[in-house]
Amino acid sequence: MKDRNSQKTGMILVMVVLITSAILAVGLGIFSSVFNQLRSASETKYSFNAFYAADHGMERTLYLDRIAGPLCEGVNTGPEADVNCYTLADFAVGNNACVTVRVSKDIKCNETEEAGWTRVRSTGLYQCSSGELGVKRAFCLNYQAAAAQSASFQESGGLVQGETEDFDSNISQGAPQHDWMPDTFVAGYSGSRYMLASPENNTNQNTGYAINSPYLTYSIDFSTVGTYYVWIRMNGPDGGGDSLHAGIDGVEDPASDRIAGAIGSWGWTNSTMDGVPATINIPVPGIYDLYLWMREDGNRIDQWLLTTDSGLVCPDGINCL
Ligand SMILES: [Ca+2]
Ligand SMILES: [Ca+2]
Ligand SMILES: [Ca+2]
Repeated sequence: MKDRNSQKTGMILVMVVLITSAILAVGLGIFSSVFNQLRSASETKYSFNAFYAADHGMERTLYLDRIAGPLCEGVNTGPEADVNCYTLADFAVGNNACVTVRVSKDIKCNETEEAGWTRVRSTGLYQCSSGELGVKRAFCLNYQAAAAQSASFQESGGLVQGETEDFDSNISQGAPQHDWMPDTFVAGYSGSRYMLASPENNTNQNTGYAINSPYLTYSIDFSTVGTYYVWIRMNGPDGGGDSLHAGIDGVEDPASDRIAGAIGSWGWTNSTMDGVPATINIPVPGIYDLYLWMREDGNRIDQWLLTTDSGLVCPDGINCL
């Protein structure tokens, strides 16, 4: 009986030890999992700080190169370009993060050499104090120097003119959609053709034309500032097709909208339906886009002319001047 009791007690002890081991194992498992998560959270923080440092170095370098700079001008261009022509070494960002930036010209991030390209490599480190574990994160960015902007037309002495068919862009818009179509059906135009607002379905876009009317654009380099009188050579088929709007850089302008002109023959006009001459303003020298929007469909426009001369009156001929 005693033997059976001690055997039973032994079994209970074994079971207690097993259960305790199981609880301990679960406890260790939980601890291990929490520890890993804590470590992971800490690494995420390290990673974030390293990325932040790399981003900071990149922003600073872009400012130095593209606004304050350029960096490396006259230095290290050509076949030997894969050398860092500018280095920002261990620049401290704060919060125990630091960054190293290397700039090379005429090379891209994929190591191909190509003239005009800049490569910026920014490596962030957190933490940067010696004796501590650190995490590095890096960005590589390449960009090309913007080509010098050029205009299709050059203003000189307060005058610039062009054929409507020599546009830089021709954009269709509206519901129903309208287009400026090249056309040669009606004789008497200058250049190679005129532009026709089509189709003809009695549309009159009096307002909201910037987003609802087809338009043509002409880039013009202005050196003379001030008020310009807008002249258009046109030939409307009827009273429902003898008007258009003009403006600068896509902006609706009450001073140059609702330009109305000749019906049944080619003629120059500077008149608006508001009873004043159509004008635009060029505040500082530079390149601007002249916009010509459809107002009434069916209209035919042949040439445009901008002049600072308020006394100029274009005669009824092909050429104003
Ligand atoms: Ca009309
Ligand atoms: Ca019409
Ligand atoms: Ca023309």
